Amino acid sequence: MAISYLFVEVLCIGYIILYFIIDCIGILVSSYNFKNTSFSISFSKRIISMLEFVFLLIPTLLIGYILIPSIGMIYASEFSLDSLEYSLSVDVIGHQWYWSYSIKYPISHVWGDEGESITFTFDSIMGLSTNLRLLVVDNKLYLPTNTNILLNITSVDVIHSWSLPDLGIKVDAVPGRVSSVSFFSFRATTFYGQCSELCGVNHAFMPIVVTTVNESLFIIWLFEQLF
Ligand SMILES: [Cu+2]
Repeated sequence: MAISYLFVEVLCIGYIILYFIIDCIGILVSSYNFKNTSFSISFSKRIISMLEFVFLLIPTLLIGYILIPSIGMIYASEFSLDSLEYSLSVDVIGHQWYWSYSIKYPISHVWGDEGESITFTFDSIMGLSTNLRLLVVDNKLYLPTNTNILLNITSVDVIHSWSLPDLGIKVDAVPGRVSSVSFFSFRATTFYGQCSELCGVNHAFMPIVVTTVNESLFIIWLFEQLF
């Protein structure tokens, strides 16, 4: 919510600046005398230096005004990653040229055994489709809706990028490093994405497909894969 407010605020500031600049250009053009190529408005040296100071001061104040909440937002998003309770974690691993997923699901959600979890690992390779070109995979990643999910993203060879534009997720998969991002979906739908880091000759052929379903359907799907 706070990030949307910040976005709207920065957008409004941008529009005001744009309006101001267009206004200034309009005044200058209308005051220009094309016959003797000179401006009809003239300022004294004192006014010019005062204007220069004001035009330096206003952008500096504006940048400061945008910078402080933006930095706060970056810290808040990092801390919220630690403070959330995750019901499920998924390791996302980039390969040349496919993704593999490892779902770690706490067994306590099904049987009530505390502390134990089941892990299901599978590869997701591009499939063929005529209507969704380069966006179809053989094994989709199913995830439950209304659940806090932790995605741990890494790679085993070169740098890839796991990107789902609909959810605003785009995280680099860097070999030897684990980048985490939280995932939460209210609605049951399918999200499409692609590797967004040039990773070699088949870079264009490693799509990402995530389908969100309600938790009971997710459990059924998971158990079908396991047994
Ligand atoms: Cu890639």
